Amino acid sequence: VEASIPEPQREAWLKHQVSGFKDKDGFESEVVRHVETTLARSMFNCDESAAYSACSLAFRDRLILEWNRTQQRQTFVDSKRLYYLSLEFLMGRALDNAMLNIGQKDVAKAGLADLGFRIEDVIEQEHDAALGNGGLGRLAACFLDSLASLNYPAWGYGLRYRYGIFKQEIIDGYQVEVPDYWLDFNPWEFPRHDVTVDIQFFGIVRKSTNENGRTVSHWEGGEIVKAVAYDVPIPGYATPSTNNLRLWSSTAASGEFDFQKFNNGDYESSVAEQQRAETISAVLYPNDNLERGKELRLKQQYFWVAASLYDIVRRFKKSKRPWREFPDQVAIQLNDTHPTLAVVELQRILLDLEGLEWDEAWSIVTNTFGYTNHTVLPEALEKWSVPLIQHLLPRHLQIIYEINLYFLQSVERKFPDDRELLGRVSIIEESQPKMVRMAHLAIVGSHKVNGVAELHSDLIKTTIFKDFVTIFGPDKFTNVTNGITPRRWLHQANPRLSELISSKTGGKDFLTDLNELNKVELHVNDKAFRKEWAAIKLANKERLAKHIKTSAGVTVDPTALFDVQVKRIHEYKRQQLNIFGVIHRYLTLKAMSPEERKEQQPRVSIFGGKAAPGYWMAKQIIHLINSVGKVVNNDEDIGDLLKVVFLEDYNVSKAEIIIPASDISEHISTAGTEASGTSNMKFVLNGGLIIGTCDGANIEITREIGENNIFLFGNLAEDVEDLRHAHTYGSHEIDPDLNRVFQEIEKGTFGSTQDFAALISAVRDHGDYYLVSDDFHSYVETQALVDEAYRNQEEWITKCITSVARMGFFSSDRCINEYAEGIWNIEPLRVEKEEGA
Ligand code: TH1
Repeated sequence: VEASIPEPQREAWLKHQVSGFKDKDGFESEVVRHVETTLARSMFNCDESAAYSACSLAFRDRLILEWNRTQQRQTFVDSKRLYYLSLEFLMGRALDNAMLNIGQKDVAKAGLADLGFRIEDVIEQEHDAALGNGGLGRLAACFLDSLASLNYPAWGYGLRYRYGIFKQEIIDGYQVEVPDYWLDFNPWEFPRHDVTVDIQFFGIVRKSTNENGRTVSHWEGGEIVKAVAYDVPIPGYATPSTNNLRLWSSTAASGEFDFQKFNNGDYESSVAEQQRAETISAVLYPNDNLERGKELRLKQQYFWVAASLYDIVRRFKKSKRPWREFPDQVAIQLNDTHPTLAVVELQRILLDLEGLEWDEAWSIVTNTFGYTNHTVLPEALEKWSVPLIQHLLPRHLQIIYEINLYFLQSVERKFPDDRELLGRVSIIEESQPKMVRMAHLAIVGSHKVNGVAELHSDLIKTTIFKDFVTIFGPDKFTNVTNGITPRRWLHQANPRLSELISSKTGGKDFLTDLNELNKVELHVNDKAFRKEWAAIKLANKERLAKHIKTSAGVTVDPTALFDVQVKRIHEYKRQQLNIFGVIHRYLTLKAMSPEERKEQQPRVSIFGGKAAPGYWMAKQIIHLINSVGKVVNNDEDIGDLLKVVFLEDYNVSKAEIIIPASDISEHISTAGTEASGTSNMKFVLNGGLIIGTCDGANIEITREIGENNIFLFGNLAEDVEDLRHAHTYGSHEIDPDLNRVFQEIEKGTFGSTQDFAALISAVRDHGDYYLVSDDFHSYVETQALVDEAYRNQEEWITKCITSVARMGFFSSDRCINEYAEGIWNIEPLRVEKEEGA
């Protein structure tokens, strides 16, 4: 049925066209209206939380109008669109971001003040949208910001988890997980109860022959779960473009089936069915860089992928174009292997539902998809057992086998008689049970595969995907170094620094062209500029010091060197190396005379990050950090020379406070294990320096800012394999300083020695897989260089300013433009800029 209003009646619509608030007065009027009608409150019971809700609704109204216009524009132009499929979108707070991107924060600030509120307090009311674990999810969020800001026609597709990443509490030094129920009141989403897709699971495959004598497959029976769309508007910066993030929520399909049960008095079981369906989108799996092969996770993946593809195909079919034009209209990016079933699902749609021949369908599929790899860690590479897929998705398993058959046949034609090669590249691993290797499927099903930093992209070509380079040639594999959005990670998190920089770059243009930052370098010797720079850093540190006091109860001196390591807790990220280094520092200070101590650089070691609930070792690391803090922070010999703080519940909004306050941050993964890292970029952009290994994006950061401005240490990726081999087969001498640290822990200086025994024996007795001992000496020496450099504040500030000025490359705008040109083949839409923004 045509839902469009007929021409004669459109005049009435145009006359009443809504426009959203235009100025302070309009804003206030919208806030009051929302308080009084939408929220059914009044000035007599409007608290900060109600003010937040009403303010957000006023902004949401504006966004949705722009969203509508953007979608109309995109539909009208009908150019190629990008669809970014990610199981994680770590968005953080939306209000501050919306105000800044629309360019109406000043208006809101004045308006809220008129109504009796401080804008900072109102912003603070918002619960983070925490639908992600760490870097991978936050990268997806930065990409959405850049796609909208650059006016690309693009949608994100994800899952609307009822529970995001858990909230972390620290109780007696241990991590405790608390569920993150965030949907109580979420003004940023629009439920689309009319946009639903029925998703099938289980069942059987029946074959029949059609009139052309072709075998046709019918996937029948099983159960149906309904996907409901929730749309989140994504505002671009300084542009009216507002893109869409569509999140799917699961619910029971309302068929006759339940109805019958209901009538038969089987009320409980129909409710149980509802709950079972809702389980699919209930919770984000809290593992970063780890896949555990759980059935519900596979269900999530198929549910989300099938709903998204149905939506994408439905949109394409409206254009009435022939199927072969699909890849000219649609690019789909796979954020890691999590959405790889999309490759199979699209082939199934084209083959079984649209009646295309295999080859034509497969060429459409492979020209549509691109795959981004984010990790080489073996425990993170997805494999699903064949019996599980057979059970859940019987037709998909058949298609996977067929894809594999044709692929292996083509390999055999090219490389006859290399049976080992076939075994290595096969999508099916011949294990017990057999497993589907999702990365192999993603490579075979995509036209481009990329890594996320140069070293990482080189590593995948020479290690885990080596054989595929031989088969497909090197051009299929490429690098797109990650980036971050300067809107959130500079302008929003560090408004004073953003303001100072804009005073030297001729306005706020640097936020849309981050290379403009290089103009700042001309002012590196400008006295007033340097003074303001230092004052901003100190103010940011004072703010963090306050937060440390209220959240961890530790008093820290804001003039001390702030040393920060905040990221997921993982052995490969080596928080254990950091805390062993802290203990070494403590022992060194203890051994000094009071006079000697006076010469030392005071330091605050700040840690933060969640451990996956099932990751026992990571939890031991958290416990050790807290135990060390308890001793060191209360040692009168030490005083302000060393404080150790663990900040609980590290998330996006806390990062916005922590990152601008850092002097030095730690990115110290075992070389070759951190694909990129993105917080390294955020810290440097905010005028902090880095201590790090030659890993991930640290290498390109060094190339951009210069090696005098970074503290690199440790073994190189190319030497890791030999070192590990030597640990296992030769004798393994532990660094003597590290041994002293171990002895101190074992003496019980930091409490219960049993708890920490595993951390020590991982290094001493179990092969030190992450090379903690190998890098310890170099790490401690380099930290001493940091102290020394910090003592010369003038030189330190010069390093900081120079580094910031050279960070333009790491904007996610640059990164998205590279994807758009090299992988997606999409163009920005021309959009008239608004005044004011
Ligand atoms: C991270 C990588 O560890 C990090 O180095 C990189 O900067 C980031 O992705 C963005 O590219 C990854 N996160 C996950 C999460 C899961 C599985 C694999 C990875 S890799 C669940």
